[in-house]
Order: sequence, then C-alpha cells, then structure tokens
Amino acid sequence: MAVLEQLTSQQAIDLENEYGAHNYHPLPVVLTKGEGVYVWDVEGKQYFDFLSAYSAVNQGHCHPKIVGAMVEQAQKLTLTSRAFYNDMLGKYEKFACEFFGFDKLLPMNTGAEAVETALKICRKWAYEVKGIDENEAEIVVCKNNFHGRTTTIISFSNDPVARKNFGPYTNGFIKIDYDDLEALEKAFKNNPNVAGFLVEPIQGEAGVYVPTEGYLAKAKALCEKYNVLFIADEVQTGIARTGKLLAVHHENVTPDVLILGKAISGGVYPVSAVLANNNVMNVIKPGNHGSTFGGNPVAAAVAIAALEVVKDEKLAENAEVLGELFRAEINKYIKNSNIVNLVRGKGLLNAIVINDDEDSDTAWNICLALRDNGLLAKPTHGNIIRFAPPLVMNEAQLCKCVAIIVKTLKDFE
Ligand code: IF1
Repeated sequence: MAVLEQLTSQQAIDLENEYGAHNYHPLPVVLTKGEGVYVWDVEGKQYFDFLSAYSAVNQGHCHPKIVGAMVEQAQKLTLTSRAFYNDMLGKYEKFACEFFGFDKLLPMNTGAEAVETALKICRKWAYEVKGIDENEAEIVVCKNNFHGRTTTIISFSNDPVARKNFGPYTNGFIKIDYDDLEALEKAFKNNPNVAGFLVEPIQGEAGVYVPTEGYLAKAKALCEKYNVLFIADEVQTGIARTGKLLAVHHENVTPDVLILGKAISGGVYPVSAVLANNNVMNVIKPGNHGSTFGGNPVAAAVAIAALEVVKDEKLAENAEVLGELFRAEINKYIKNSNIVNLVRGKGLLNAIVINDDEDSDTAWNICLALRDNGLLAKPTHGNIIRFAPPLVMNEAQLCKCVAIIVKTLKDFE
C-alpha cells in the first residue's frame, strides 16, 4: 500500500491498531476533511463536529484566515529556537498580553506544558517572593481535576486510569473538593506553605461541572487574603468557549496566572501560553525554563490570527446566545425523558447526564447512534456526554443539531 493512498475507514483503523500505541479508544469514524462546523469521513459522509477536538477548534475547522497565516509564515521562517530572536515572537507576546490584560507571556506548545510551566513559576514565586522555605511549597488542586498527562500532573489526579502505575509521584499538592470554599480556606489556614491554587473555572473532563455562582470570585478573594496565587487553567474553558473570552470573566476575576492552550491556535498548530504580571513572571530568569518550539514564528502567526478571529467574528457573544438556546431546547426534551437527567454548562461547553450507571455503555451507544445520524460527540466519564461544537456555528445549524440529538435520544427511550 503506497503510504499516501486513500484508505477505507476499516483500513485506517486497522493501521492504527497495528502500528499505534493503544492510548485511546476512539469512536469508530475516520475523518479526512474539516471545514467550519463540519467534518467528513473517508467514505464522504458529512458530520456536525460536536466535540471541536475538546474545544481546540473553537474557530471552526481549517479557518482560512488562520490556515493562511500558518502557510504564509511557514514559507518564510518556521523555527529559530530561542537561541536567537525572531521578528514574530515579540509581536505575538504584545498582542496576546494586551488581548488578555497581562504584563508578560511565557510561550509553550501543549496545555500540559503550560500547566507545568505555571506550577514552576508558582513554586519559584513562593520561595523568592512569598518567602516559603525551599522545597516546602504546596499547591492546592481540586479533586476530579484534569490538567494534562505529565507525571507531575497525574500525581495530583484522582483518576485511577490516568494515574495508576505511573509512580513514584510528585509531592507538594493538596487535594480539596471542587466548588468548596470552606475546604479552600481550611487548606490555606492549616498550611502556611501554600503558594498557589490551581483550578479549572469549569471542570471539563470531570463532566462539565459548573461551580456555584460566586465560587471563583470568593476563591480569588481567599487567595488574596492568604497571599496565594490564583492559577486559572483555561485550556478548555478559555478562548470564548463559555460565552466570555475567559470563563473567569463570568465573575470578573483576574487570575494571578492564566494558562491557555487548544483554541489559542484554533486547532491549527500546538500553541499554549502562561500569562502573568511582572510581580510573578519576573521570577523567571534566563535558563530557568524553555522549549525548542515554544514561541516559534509559526505559532506566533497562527495565534495572532486565531485570536483576531475570536474578536472579529464575536465568537464569545455567539457562544453565549447559542448556549442558552441549546440548553433551553434540550431542557424541553428532558421534561419528558426517562434517560436524560439534566443538561449543564455555560456558553457552548455543555454536557448531558444519562440516567444510567457510570460503567454502562449507554452513553457510548448513544454516541454511536449520533454518529450514524450525522453528529460526532463522545462521552467523558461513563454516563456523561459532552457537547462542544465550534463557536462559528449559526442558529440554523444548532437547531439541526438539537433535532439530531433529540431524535437520537428518543430512540433510546
Ligand atoms: C487527552 C478534555 C481531557 C485540559 C485542561 C490542560 C489540558 C487539557 C483543562 C492539557 C486537555 C484534552 C486532553 C485529551 C482529551 C482532552 C480532555 F477535558 F478536554 F476532554 F483529557 F480531559 N487543562 N484536555 O482539558 O492540554 O496537553 O492536551 O494540550 O489527554 O485525552 P494538552
């Protein structure tokens, strides 16, 4: 078989099964093309994409402006490393700092790398600014978190599948319940060495858990009271996904450290970033941290274009309006449903909870049926199905998707 010849779906699946590590269990569909809210499989069938590569394709698949920026830069200069300057990084750093309202940006590539970077900055700030004894810093995290797959990050995960047999684990983390301010203040009061609080403004992988109104603002106030850095992981909730540029903006919270990834590049290229003001970011000195590809010219060009699309096409406003419509329509169906308990979310980050136990395969079977009906989604944990279409979707397309979802769910009633 010539390496680039067109494959059938089964051939593509067989190749991955034979030659690829089995670190995923994908829905059986083989995609070959994406445009806006649509993707196509190798047999030519069109689908609505209701996952958006876990909120990385907020601007829609293959957005011409973002792809154009990538192609133009890729034909000029792709990578210098940070051993030398280049004419794109400073422009991107300035653009992004003004876009999000911070003094400085540290460029990385993946979300997990950005989370690791934020943890390192927090610890260095603890020792050099807060005055915590070296190697004693603690960072508070929430149970059922998802922040990536590195050894340190899974050290503070409580997902056994993500964590088991990857020890020994990294110390220095205190786990508390999500959306529990008492537990947060208790952790700060009882541990003088707490340096940071790392939190997802909405817990995505856990099942799109939206915290109580006011949780983020009160958590930030507690961080100020106890001189702890509020570190917002907006890798999944950021870039307009929840109806605001950042999910913390729903409560007018400015984090001390902001972590971005995924849709900062529109899903066109791996780009992530950590933003902070000088009082925090200036703990980082030459040689402390880095990455071969971090801040490369293509990443810089792509991220500028991807963020301009967010603003020019008013994606946050669209996500807000269509999210309300989506939850209203699904709630109409839920009134008479005996298999869906609830729908929850903010903007166009939503999930439905199937009335079945965690390890049932109902949610999986529903996603297979959704695929047959022309819409792609995937369960998060067991009985929860996340719905996250590209934010460029229009009302007519959303209504078509709601019709597909309701029709499919009714077949399981
Ligand atoms: C997988 C979901 C999982 C993230 C938050 C950091 C990262 C992620 C809030 C790391 C990444 C991805 C990873 C991917 C599936 C997806 C995911 F929540 F989005 F659905 F796993 F939980 N912070 N989330 O959501 O970013 O290193 O991946 O660029 O690993 O299976 P990354």
